[in-house]
Amino acid sequence: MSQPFEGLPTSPLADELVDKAFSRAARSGRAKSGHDAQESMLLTATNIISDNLENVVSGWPDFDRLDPFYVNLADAIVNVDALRQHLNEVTWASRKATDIRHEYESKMRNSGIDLAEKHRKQAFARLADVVEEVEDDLEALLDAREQLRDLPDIRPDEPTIVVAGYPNVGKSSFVNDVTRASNEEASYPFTTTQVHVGHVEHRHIRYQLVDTPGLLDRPAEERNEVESQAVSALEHAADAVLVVLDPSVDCGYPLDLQRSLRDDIGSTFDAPVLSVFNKSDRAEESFEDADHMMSVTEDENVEGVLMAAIEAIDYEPELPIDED
Ligand SMILES: Nc1nc2c(ncn2[C@@H]2O[C@H](COP(=O)(O)OP(=O)(O)O)[C@@H](O)[C@H]2O)c(=O)[nH]1
Ligand SMILES: [Mg+2]
Repeated sequence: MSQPFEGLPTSPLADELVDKAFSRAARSGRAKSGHDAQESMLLTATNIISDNLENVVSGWPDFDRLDPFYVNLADAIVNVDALRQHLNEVTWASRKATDIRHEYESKMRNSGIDLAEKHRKQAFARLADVVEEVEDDLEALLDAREQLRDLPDIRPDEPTIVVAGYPNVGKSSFVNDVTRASNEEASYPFTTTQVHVGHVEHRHIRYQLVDTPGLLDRPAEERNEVESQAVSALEHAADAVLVVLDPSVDCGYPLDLQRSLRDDIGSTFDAPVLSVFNKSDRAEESFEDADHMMSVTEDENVEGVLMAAIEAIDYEPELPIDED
């Protein structure tokens, strides 16, 4: 399974749906005559409308059962409460179309041909009104689909290592280096940035590494609302955080700023947060607050840092319980 919004069906626009329903109905009416023709038109139009609207809704994941990580992430770019409301409206319209069918089926059953046609026309007018009432909802859903289909494929159920730190400290170098063998790296456009997701396997467990340029590379107060919401989502997903610091300050950020970013992250994430001082090849001294020193370019202790993150996670896969 990939991210839950990837395969969302497209939703029809209100006009398109009404046109489709009525033209199919006309066709089915032409195949019959008299009373039967009117009944067949009613059945066809109401079914097309209720089925299409129902399919719009059932294509969306159930927000009550969705992992909170995805609810949070989705909420960063669309308003999830509004989205639920749009889905409820469309469900209402789908049911309403079925109600109209039942109502007019029984009205037409005992009526002569002229009255049957009058009822059928009345039913069509009401169907058109119902669909028009959800015109905005259908548009909003189409819009939300466009925005959500490219969400990063981060799997909240997989053990996750989030890599944070100021720009140019070596985050991407680290992620690229440790995930090189797996060939499984992808980057996703997310608002104004790119989220990179890579994988490593250790003892048959797949770990996910998430590199977050634009999100966890500067102080919280510099994040906009969308970015803050995305960071809350990451707080849910993270099982360990590596904050990479560059003591050589080649990256262009003074070490005290880098430390205070690390401390911020340490106080907001529940997961263990490790301080990783990179570019050890460029720094003479050692640092008391470094959990680990490494040099990605010199291949020094890179594997050690990865193992430290994996140990910090201490992931126990859920094993099937043997019942015998
Ligand atoms: N000297 C040295 N340079 C490094 C090391 N790790 C990364 N770099 C360099 O630092 C720069 C920024 O690295 P990058 O991975 O893009 O940083 P990011 O912005 O945090 O993802 C690049 O030019 C890297 O080659 C290291 O261990 N030592
Ligand atoms: Mg980078």
